[in-house]
Amino acid sequence: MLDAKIVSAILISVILGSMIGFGLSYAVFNSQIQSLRKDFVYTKVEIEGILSKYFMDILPNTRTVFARWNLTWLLVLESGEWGASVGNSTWGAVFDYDFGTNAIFGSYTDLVGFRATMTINMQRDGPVHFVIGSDDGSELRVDGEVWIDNWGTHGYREMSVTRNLSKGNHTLTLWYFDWNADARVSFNCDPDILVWNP
Ligand SMILES: [Ca+2]
Ligand SMILES: [Ca+2]
Repeated sequence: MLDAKIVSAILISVILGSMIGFGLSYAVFNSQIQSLRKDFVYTKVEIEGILSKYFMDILPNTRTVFARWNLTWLLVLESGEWGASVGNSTWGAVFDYDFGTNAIFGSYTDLVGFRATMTINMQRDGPVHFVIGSDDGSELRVDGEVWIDNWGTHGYREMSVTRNLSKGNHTLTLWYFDWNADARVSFNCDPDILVWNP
């Protein structure tokens, strides 16, 4: 029969041994968790790097371009020539502004106009349709060549053209002026040439 003190000593030893063992196990486990976390963070950074490289280098450029007009506003002299520049603005590709007898730009109601340019992108070789309307005069050029001559002093009048254009970028130039009284200006075309992914 074992002495009670010996039994107590054995039990205490076992309990202490278990606690030490558990403590050591926990310490090892905890250090593994820490290293796992470091591995996880490292892996996450690596994955982000790989993904961003994939999106930047491998996928095609998904930036979308919307064609817009860049306008330079000019005074119109009584002689019929362009006068001083009075400002700039940007318009959406398709528009129909009916000013009536109100101000057209700034406080100018008459004898004012603009020279505007816009880049378009033909997705295909083939015909393209343009319509311009104006009170008073307007003129549309494609790559410097006059495609619609709606110039002169007159009430609102629309003119259109359909011609072949090659695939790729082209520059449109639109001139417009109001001589007096009512003023209105519009532009329209096939929509597929106004939005593209370069
Ligand atoms: Ca006017
Ligand atoms: Ca007019």
